[in-house]
Amino acid sequence: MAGHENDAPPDGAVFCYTEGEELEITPAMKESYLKNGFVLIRDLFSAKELGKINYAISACPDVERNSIGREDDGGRKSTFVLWNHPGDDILGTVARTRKVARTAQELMGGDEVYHYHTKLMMKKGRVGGAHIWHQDYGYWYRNGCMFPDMSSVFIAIDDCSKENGCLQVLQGSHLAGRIEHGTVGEQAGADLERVDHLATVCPLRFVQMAAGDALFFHCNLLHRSFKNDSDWRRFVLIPAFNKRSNNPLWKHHHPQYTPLDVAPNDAILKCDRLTSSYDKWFMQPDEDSSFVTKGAELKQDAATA
Ligand SMILES: O=C(O)CCC(=O)C(=O)O
Repeated sequence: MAGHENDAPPDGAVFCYTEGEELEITPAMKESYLKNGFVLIRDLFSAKELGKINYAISACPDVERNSIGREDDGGRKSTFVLWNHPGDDILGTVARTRKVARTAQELMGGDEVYHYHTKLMMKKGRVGGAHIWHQDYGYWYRNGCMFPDMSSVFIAIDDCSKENGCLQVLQGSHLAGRIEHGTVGEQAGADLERVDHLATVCPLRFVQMAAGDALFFHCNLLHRSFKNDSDWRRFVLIPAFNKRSNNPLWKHHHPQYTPLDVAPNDAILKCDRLTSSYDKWFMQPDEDSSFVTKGAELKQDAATA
């Protein structure tokens, strides 16, 4: 693992969780989130929890049933499953644990947050594709979320290395604010002229992670990942949170404010459900309206009125 390389996250952004303890959100963590746009917590999930999560990934019927394939600009395909409501099954419980949900909330300033969605990203060895430079808010702004008061948690289910397509971030790039995104193949990508400039002033960090580590990051942080040219899969879970005060202006394919039922940190170990007792709403391929810019539609309506 590449903790000492120059292109690794700086020491001030890396913290460690001790199993069984409450994760204390320190001023140093908050400072890193504000200044760098991210916080890396090592060992947030134990080997036992990962065992359970992997069991759920292989045995939960919802995973295969709701997998969506998306090609990168080189024709390589990654698959993912996306659900809107966390649910009370093993995979859904991950986002509800205090060490995930409360940590995200505290890093975002402490106001109440709700679950916007979780994705299980399945980048298989030799098959999984790349993700181009983007901000998550590049998508979410289009959904009517007016403030960048949103956050993602990139949870490594497998070791994530340069070889299998770990996440890369431009440290501090969230401070530039929202950048225009265009469509490249089946993905949205940030305007490259701006990205190229930011890459000269914001250090590029390869976020190599061991399974169980988690990266909390701001929705305007520029990030990407390369295709997986190794023989090993690179699976990650990415819960995303929005502030209650940032309720989207219009109904779309992700939820308006819905109270989040936060669970204790040992909830994954105590959960035996493979499917949720309530509807999680799994996204289907034709239901992603992120590429439809509501603002643009409205402007066009006004122009023709
Ligand atoms: O899975 C990855 O490498 C990146 C995923 C990502 O950036 C996203 O889904 O927004």
